[in-house]
Amino acid sequence: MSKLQEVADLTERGKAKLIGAAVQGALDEGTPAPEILNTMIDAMGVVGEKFKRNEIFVPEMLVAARAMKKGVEILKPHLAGDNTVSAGKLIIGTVAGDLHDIGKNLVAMMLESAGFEVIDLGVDVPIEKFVETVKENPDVKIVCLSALLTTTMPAMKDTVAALAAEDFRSNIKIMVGGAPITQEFADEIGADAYTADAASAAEKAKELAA
Ligand code: B1M
Repeated sequence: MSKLQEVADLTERGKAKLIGAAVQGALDEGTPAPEILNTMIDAMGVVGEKFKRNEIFVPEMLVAARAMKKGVEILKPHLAGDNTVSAGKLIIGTVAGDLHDIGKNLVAMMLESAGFEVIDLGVDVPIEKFVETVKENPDVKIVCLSALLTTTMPAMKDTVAALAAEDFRSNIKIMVGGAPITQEFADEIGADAYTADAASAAEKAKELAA
């Protein structure tokens, strides 16, 4: 089994203690860091499919998530870009009711790598917390919202509406993303931008902050 296949296998099986060495091994073999990251993202897709087919359950999803987080820790320095020039400040969080944070953390990491100062509010973030944090940080340029569940898409819509109702709306941009989110949904709820993955989120943020 190649090191890359091992990374996929260990992610799927949630082997957090072993994955670091496999990721390091793949890097040592010369596999580019983004390819290793995509392998782990695909493995999480496999985990999701198995969950949907009732072949695995929430605890297995959870250990897979832990393994992926460990793997990303090893990859992080290899994915980071030039962040010597500040691109501005932004806020990121997973919307209320939603506990998924791997995608949000990847987006935050890519934004940091692109030079942004990132205020990460975590998961299950109440609407008021986003509003309050913008008020406390008047130099914030962008608010980034992540949602992974169809059931938390309404919370994303309500968060955008609450931010839009504030006087600061014209000074900030709102970016949204996450597996169930589409450009159509982003347009419908009045977000300024939608991107499908972490790398394009960082590119779009640079455009919006320019
Ligand atoms: Co959950 N879960 N989960 N889960 N989980 C999904 C999302 C699901 C699709 C699985 C499935 O059924 N196939 C399904 C949602 C179905 C739906 O809504 N239609 C689901 C479900 C049902 C649930 C529970 C309800 C299960 C239950 O309790 N019965 C429950 C809900 C808990 C809650 O949030 N209230 C639940 C719980 C969990 C765990 C806690 C066990 C765990 C999360 C742990 C954690 O995040 N710390 C978990 C996991 C791991 C998953 C899957 C398997 C993997 C998610 C993931 O991390 N993917 C997932 C299946 C899947 O995605 N195929 C699933 C890898 C990650 C890199 O991708 O987050 O999509 P993703 O991020 C991408 C893009 O979406 C994008 O960039 C990233 C890639 O570059 N992106 C943005 C994300 N945010 C962005 C923001 C942007 C731009 C891009 O701009 C601001």
